[in-house]
Amino acid sequence: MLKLTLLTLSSVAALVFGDVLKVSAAVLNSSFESGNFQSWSTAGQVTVEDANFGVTPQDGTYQAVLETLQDTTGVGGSDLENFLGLTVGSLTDLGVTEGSAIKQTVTLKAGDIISFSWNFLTDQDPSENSYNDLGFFVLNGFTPLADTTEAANLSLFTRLSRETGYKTASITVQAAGIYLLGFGVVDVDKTDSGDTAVNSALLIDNISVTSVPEPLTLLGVATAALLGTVFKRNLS
Ligand SMILES: [Ca+2]
Ligand SMILES: [Ca+2]
Repeated sequence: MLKLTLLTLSSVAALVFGDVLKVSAAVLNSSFESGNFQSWSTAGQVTVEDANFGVTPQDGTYQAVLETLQDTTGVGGSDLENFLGLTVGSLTDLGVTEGSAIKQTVTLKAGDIISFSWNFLTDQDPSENSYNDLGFFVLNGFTPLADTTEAANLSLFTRLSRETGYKTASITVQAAGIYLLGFGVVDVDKTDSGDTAVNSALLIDNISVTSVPEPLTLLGVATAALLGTVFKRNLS
């Protein structure tokens, strides 16, 4: 009987504390450690690379590499808008000619914090404003991460000369829902001549979702802790 009670209490505590675990499984294959794009949909030129690529992954062995290819991905600006569920014109109006992207659908709660590591690389001369390639993410709309003017460091990846270096982005989710989470890199030509030359890439790794415990869960933890105290006292 005593054993059963102990077991029950520890099970309850495990359940309750389990809820408080910070990282949720909202994003599948979130660090690309499968070595491929399992659980993701892809468009254009995308590969999963280890450190032999020239840039060391931020978490584990693998990272996602999205490129604008040498020199055409076959995926135009409108195709990418369609693929990523973006409003018509959100990319093409910026002069996006083509690019590559990955996406998956995620279920998120209000207050969840989604974070990821990213690195934008390019061969494009930053002074050529008309060809300002960029990397971006999508979560309920399109948000730029970096363009060619921000890739100030020399890149270790032999095919592209400069990089921003790995950085971390964090976004707080405002409302619960099912979201399209996407990442993309695009060739830009603001002269409207459809230039797809001179490449850029976006590296993504270590995506995580941190959930804020709900008030009810916190109450549960407090109750479990209190029960534990009472139980200890009865034993002594
Ligand atoms: Ca990884
Ligand atoms: Ca370009």
